[in-house]
Amino acid sequence: MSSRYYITTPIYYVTDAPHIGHLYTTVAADIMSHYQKMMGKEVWFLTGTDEHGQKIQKKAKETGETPQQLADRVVQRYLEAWKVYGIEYNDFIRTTEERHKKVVQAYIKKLMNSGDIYLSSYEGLYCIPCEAYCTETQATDGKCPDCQRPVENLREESYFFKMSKYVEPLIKHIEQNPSFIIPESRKNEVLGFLKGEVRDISISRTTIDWGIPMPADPKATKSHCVYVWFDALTNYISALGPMDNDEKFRKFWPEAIHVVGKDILRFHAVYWPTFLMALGLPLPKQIVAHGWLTDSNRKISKSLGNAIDPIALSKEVGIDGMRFFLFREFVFGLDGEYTKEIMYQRINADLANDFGNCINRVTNMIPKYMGNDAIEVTKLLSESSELKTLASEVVPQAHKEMEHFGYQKSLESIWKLISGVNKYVENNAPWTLAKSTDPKDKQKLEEVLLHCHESLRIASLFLVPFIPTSAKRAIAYLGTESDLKVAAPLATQLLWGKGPTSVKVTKSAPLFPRLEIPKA
Ligand code: ME8
Repeated sequence: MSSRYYITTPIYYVTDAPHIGHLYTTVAADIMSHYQKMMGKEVWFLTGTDEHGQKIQKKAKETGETPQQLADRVVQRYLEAWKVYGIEYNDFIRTTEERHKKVVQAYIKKLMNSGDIYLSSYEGLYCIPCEAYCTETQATDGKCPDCQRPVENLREESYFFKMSKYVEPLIKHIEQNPSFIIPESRKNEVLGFLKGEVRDISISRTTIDWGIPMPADPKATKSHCVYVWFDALTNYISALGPMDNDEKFRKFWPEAIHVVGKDILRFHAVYWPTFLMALGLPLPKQIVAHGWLTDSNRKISKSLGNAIDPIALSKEVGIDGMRFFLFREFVFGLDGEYTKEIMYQRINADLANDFGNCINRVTNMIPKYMGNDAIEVTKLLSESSELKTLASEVVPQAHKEMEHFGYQKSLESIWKLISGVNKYVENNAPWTLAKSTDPKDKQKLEEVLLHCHESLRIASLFLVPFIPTSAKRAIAYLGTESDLKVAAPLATQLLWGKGPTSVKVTKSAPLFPRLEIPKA
């Protein structure tokens, strides 16, 4: 297994400010990046914005700005949202940057020279919002098969990319690498598409001028811009600096994992790999396609008018509340219906009640029954207990789920441990043991408390990538900050009895305030 990890989000259109859907993908990548770092990997995490193309040009006309002004204004909204949510990306790429444009142009030139890009003309139905052509049969009632908006008839001189040439090799690659596209259902969808009729695709546009120019060509009668999806997809490589033979490119490109919404799966799982094959470059390691957040079963999106502002939400339910809710409530590969009620209930039940209360209870009892000084933990932890057994079951499960982006199940496993602590406290009633004068009970009391403490130490440490601020606060109350200072990998620290040998516990303030569910 490689010691490196390269994770990307889609680069988002700068037509509008980010909404909860963009947050979903970006936090997903942030959690995974954080988790992999804790597991000892050298991680590179890239996000950014997609700033060229017809969509942006059209929007700028509406707002009375130049496309560049629009991009410069809207990109700030993304940067601000990611700052609020503590997204720790390593690089943020904008497709209007020089470092990006030069790679796109070089790659296009290379493909023109090799004959994989050729000049011809095109007439067809085109969906402007999706920036994609479709066939008559796909466009039932003149509507785009992907977004259901009306398609337009477009005729233009165009450059084409010989996608058809790479269909067979790509099918083979997908079949030989079962985890190239996850989840499985999405892989089958891509294979179904590839096994149908795949034509060469138009790779340039003459109808717009807001894009990267195609290289000069005496055969062309018009000036062409590079198709926005070729431009956009190339960001995953241009950001690594391949033309300057950057070390980053060598180190990270072969490890690439693209996290995307299912809406743009075909571009990532068909277009992008075929471009790369034609360029003679290695394919990404994996494409992870997640489902949509929906509102009344409709995709949440700016253009459908049901977008939800992530910054406003963070003020309502807290940053960690949001980060947790999105990944505990929804199965990553499936669509998830978003409602405020579900969000408030989930945050109250799991964070305020289960986790928050549990931390509060245990950090209250330890100083009360064992004194305020630092306490030795190791000796008593070697005793067996149901919590020790539970931890040895759920932690490996939680890791296993993270291997395939199973955030929900991973959190569910950790919650088994947290609920286990609550039950264990009830069953063993430390307050009764504390009243006893029998030395055996005193020993039992300490054992019970320390086993609770150890379980919460492990749970809190595992939760750092998900809810960084609150998990670190919990860790501070438990007195186990030294876990965070250990050089990664933290996998060992997540094992029973492998934390600090002596801890000083402080009674916690509430970690999560109980939220008042707003009246509808
Ligand atoms: O497609 N639920 O940009 P975009 C979940 N620029 N995720 C959602 C979502 C929802 N309701 N709505 C949006 C583009 N997303 C291109 C990408 S990449 C080389 C170019 C997320 O601004 C999800 O990740 O339309 C989706 O794929 C992406 O935002 C689309 O963002």
